[in-house]
Amino acid sequence: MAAMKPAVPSAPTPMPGGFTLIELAIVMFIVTLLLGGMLLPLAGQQDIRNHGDTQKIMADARDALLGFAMANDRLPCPASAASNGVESPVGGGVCTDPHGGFLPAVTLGLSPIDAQGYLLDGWGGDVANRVRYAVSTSNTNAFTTNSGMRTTGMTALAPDLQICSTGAGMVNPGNPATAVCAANTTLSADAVAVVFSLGKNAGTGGAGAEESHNPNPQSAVAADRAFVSAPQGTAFDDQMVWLSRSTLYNRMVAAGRLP
Ligand SMILES: [Ca+2]
Ligand SMILES: [Ca+2]
Repeated sequence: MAAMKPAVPSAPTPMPGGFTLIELAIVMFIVTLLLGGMLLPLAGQQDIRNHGDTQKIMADARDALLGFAMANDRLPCPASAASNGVESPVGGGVCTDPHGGFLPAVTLGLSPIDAQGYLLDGWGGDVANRVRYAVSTSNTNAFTTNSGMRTTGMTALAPDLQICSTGAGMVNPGNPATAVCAANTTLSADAVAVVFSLGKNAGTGGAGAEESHNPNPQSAVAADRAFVSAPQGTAFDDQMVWLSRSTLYNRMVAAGRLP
C-alpha cells in the first residue's frame, strides 16, 4: 500500500501592498528613538572634545609662562581688557590687573588668538572664551619684577594665590590681599599663577555661588587672590590650572635663574 503523501500547504495569499498608518507610526517612532539616541551622545562628545582642548590650551599656556620666566627672570603681568593681548604694563613690575586679567598671549607669542590678541579656549570664538590669567603680587610684586625672585630669595618668597575646592565659607572674599579658603577646602595656598577658562557657560554663567569667585562678567565678587576649582557640574564648569611654586622654582634653578 503506497504511503500517504503529506499535504503540501498552499502558498499564503499575498497581502495587499502598502503600509497601514499604524505601521508607519511605529516606524517613525523607532526612527525618532534611534536619531535621539545618536544626537545626544554627539553633543556630549563635542563637549568632551572642547573640555579636553581647553585643558591642553591651558597646560600649554602654563608651559609658556615657565619658558617666559626662565628667559626673562620674572612672570609676565596679565593683559588687561584694553591691552590687546600684551602684558600690562609692558615690562612687568606692578601689574595693572594682577587678579582679573587675561593671558598675555601676544607677549608669550601664543596662538590661536582672536583679532584683539587674546588666546581663546576650546569652547568657541567669543570674547567670553578668552583665557584668563592671574599672578601673585606677594613680596612687593617680586614675581613680576625683573630679577625680583632672585633679589628676594627662594626662602623668603611667599606666593599667595589661593585655590579653593569651594567658595562656601571663604574668608574675606573680594579682598585682594587677605581672601582665604574656608578650613579644609584649600587645594593650594601658595600658587604663583592661575590660568583659567570660564567654560561652556562663559557667555551667560558665572553668577553662581562657586563661579562668582573667579573673575567673570557676571561675578558679584571683586577680583581677589582666591579662586575656586570645583568639580564640573551644572552650576560650575570653569576650568583651571595653576603654577605651583615648586614647579616654578625647579625650572628657575635648572635655568640658572635661582637661587
Ligand atoms: Ca563657567
Ligand atoms: Ca576670587
